[in-house]
Amino acid sequence: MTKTYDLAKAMFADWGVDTEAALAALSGVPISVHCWQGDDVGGFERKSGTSGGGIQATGNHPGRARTPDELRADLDFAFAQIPGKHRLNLHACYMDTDQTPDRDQIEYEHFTPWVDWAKGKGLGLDFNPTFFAHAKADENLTLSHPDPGIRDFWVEHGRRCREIAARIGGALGSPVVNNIWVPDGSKDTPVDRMAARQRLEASLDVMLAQPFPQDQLIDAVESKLFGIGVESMTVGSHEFYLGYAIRKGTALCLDMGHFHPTESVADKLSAVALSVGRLLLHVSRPVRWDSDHVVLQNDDLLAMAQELVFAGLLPRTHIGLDFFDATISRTAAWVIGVRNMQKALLRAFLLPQARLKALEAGLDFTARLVLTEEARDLPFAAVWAEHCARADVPMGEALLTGLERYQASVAGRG
Ligand code: RNT
Ligand code: ZN
Repeated sequence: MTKTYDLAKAMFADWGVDTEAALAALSGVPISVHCWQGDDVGGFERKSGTSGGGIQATGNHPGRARTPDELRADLDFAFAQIPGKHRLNLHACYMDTDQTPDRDQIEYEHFTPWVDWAKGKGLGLDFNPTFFAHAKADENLTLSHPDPGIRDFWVEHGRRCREIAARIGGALGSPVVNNIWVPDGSKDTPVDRMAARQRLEASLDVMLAQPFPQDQLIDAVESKLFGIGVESMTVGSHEFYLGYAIRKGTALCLDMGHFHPTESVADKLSAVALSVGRLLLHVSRPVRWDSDHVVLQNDDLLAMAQELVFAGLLPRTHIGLDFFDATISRTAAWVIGVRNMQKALLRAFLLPQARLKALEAGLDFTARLVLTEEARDLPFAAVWAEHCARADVPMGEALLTGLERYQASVAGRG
């Protein structure tokens, strides 16, 4: 323990805040790290995939992982720069196999190298069916496509993903969150929104019909406001999935980039949590649109973390990240994003929660404002430094040096 930390601990104690309790709480929060930041959402299907679905990584920084082994090496490095034990969020298109199954033919065996790796590292896994970057998704219609043959194809993909996810959850002894996001929508004003939404609902019902044990699989559905190419209507809108999750008992995924830019996703948590059992977050940073920038310690992230902590939502919220920036080191992007999520949580754990809530209940808004603003000046950095030191992960200049060295080692990838 350093002198700086001792001093910080005493200063927080003056505010009635126990830094040791905050660090213990932070250690108990796993972050699900999205595999797709490592290769610009490309995946490893052995066919020339199309992009699409309004998902676009911009940039051409050297060092993109080209194989599952390269991606795992990058992840190993990234996880070593992050305090704590976390999870990896896999997309179905990241299968690791010499075979060439189409999306409606995938099996658990196509993912066993990931399961073995996760087991060896003590990591949990999460999963996502991939409803984009495929010829049968070129019209930005999948589960809601008017053609029943195309709907069946995607329903089969989703059904298999749930089976695979549940098996992974069983193998790792930790439930896998399987998140369903489809790009379905309409570029121009549709005339039959109802039919599209009824088709999406019917497809989801078939996909989700088979029950799995809760300790193996948690189903989640992700809403969106709009996407490139589907500017006029998104079939799976927020209202659609909020209602669906409430009626069907699935988790609801809130992506921070999937709302109008002036809406606060943090504000939605307590509102939604009264009706929905489990929440999944896609922590992201939209800049003017759903641009999926690396998350910063900005007001949005701090507000999100504070709501999770103050509303007592951490036990039933799964925190996942969702951004992809190809203009900077991809491993650095992971490290920066996860650490920022952790820092935001630590800042929330270090607030005098009971005192602030009492002031608010007593309508003393002046004292509440004085204290929230003064609390910003408490020596957070010393507590974070202590956390990094205990976990033996670098910070500051040492973090930068390590990231640069790793980037130099992968930059020659073709
Ligand atoms: C797309 C959604 C979705 C994807 C991933 C790759 O707008 O946010 O979560 O980013 O499935
Ligand atoms: Zn998302």
